[in-house]
Amino acid sequence: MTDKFIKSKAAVAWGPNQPLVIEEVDVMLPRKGEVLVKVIASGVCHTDAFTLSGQDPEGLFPVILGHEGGGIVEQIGEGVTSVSVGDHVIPLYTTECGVCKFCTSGKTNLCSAVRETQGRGVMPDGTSRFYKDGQPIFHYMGCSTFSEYTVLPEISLAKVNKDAPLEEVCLLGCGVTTGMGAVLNTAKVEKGDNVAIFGLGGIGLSAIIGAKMAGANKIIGIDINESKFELAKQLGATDCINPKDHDKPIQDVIVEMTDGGVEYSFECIGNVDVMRSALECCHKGWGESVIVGVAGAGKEISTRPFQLVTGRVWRGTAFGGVKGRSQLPAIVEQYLAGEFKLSDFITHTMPLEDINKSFDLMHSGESIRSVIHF
Ligand code: NAD
Ligand code: AHE
Ligand code: ZN
Repeated sequence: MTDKFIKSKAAVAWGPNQPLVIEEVDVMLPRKGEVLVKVIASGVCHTDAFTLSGQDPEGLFPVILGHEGGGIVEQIGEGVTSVSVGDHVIPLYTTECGVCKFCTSGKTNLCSAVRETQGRGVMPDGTSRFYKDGQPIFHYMGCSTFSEYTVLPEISLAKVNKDAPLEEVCLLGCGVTTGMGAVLNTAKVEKGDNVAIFGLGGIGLSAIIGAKMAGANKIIGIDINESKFELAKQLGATDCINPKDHDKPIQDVIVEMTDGGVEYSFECIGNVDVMRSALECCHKGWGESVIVGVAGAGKEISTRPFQLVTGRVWRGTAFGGVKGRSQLPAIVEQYLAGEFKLSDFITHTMPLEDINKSFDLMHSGESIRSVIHF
C-alpha cells in the first residue's frame, strides 16, 4: 500500500547552532505498530539545546527536536492495541516494550526494543516519517515534539488521565519526572538524609521536590545563578549556595555544612568538573552521587579512586529510573491529587513560531521551562 502524508508545522534544526526554522513538513501516516500524535504542548529541555549545539555524539541534522511533550492520539497504525484515537499521551524517549532483556530484568528502566534506530534518528523500520520537499528529516529521541504532528512506536507512549492539562503534564515527559525520579527511584533518599543538588534548572528543582517528599534533612541547592534560589527555597531547599561566593572548593564547603558530607548528591548540569565536586561532597563510607546532567562529546569524569575505595558511590540515571508506560500514568495521578505542582516551572509559554526565544531564555538563565503551545 502506498504511504499517505499529512502536512504539519514543525521547527526544523537544519544544522548545529542554527536557529530553528518553522517549516511545513510532510508527515507520513503511521505504519504497523505506530501512532500519529497531535502535539498539544512541549517543554524545551536543556538536552534539546545540547543537541542543537552540536555537542551530542548522537546528534543528527536536519532534525525535528523536542522530547518533553503532551498530545492526543490522532490515528493508529495496524496492530496498535494499547492506545486509541483521542487518548491523551506523553511521548517517551525511554520506551517500555515490557519483553526485552532490560524490561524484564527488574533492574533498569532502559528498554532496548528501539534504542538503536532511535539513536539513528529513524523509526524501527529504519525510515523517517518526516519529509521536506521529498528529503527525509531525522526524528529526535524517538519523540520530535517540536512538530504539530509526530509519529511514534506504540511502545513510546504513556497513556495518561484526560483530566490532566497537557500544557502542564508535558513536563513529566522529561524534566520533572527525571529530577523527582533521580531522588526517589534511583537514589532512594530516606527521611533525615542530607542532600546536595547541583544546578537549579528544571531538573535540579524537581530533584528538590523529590528530596522534600522523601523527608530529607538538609537540602542544599548549588547554582551560579542566584535568581534560581527563591524558587528552590520555596520548593524545599534549606540552603542555597553560590560556588563563586567561596574561596575554597564547593565540596569542602558542603562537607563542613553537613558534618562530613551528604548522603546523596545530584549533578543536574552536565559539567564534568561539577560532577567531581558532587562526588567529593558525599559522606565517606556511604555517600552516593547521581549523575543526571548530560556532558558533551569527548568529556570524561575523573576523581581519585580513593574517593570510591573509601565508600563513595558514583552512578547515573536516565528519566529518573521511571518506566514510562507502567509508572508515568501514576505520577500524573499524583500531580492531579496535588502532591506536587508543575505551574511553578513554567516561566514562559509561546507559540511554535517563537521557539528560538525559548533557547535564548534558557541560555540567559531567565527561564526554568518554556512551554510551546501548538
Ligand atoms: P537548565 O539549563 O534549566 O539548568 C541548569 C542549571 O545549572 C542552571 O540553573 C545553571 O545556572 C546551572 N549551572 C550551570 N553551570 C553551573 C555550575 N558550574 N555550577 C552550578 N550551577 C551551574 O537545564 P535542565 O533542563 O535542568 O537540565 C540539566 C541537565 O540535565 C542537562 O545537562 C540536561 O541535558 C540533563 N538532563 C538529563 C536527563 C536524564 O535523564 N539523565 C533528563 C533531562 C535533562
Ligand atoms: N545522546 C547522548 C546522551 C544523551 C542522554 O544521556 N540522554 C538521556 C536523556 S536526556 C533527556 O533530557 C538518556 O536518557 N540517556 C539514556 C539513553 O538511552 O539515551 C550521547 O552522549 O550520545
Ligand atoms: Zn530532557
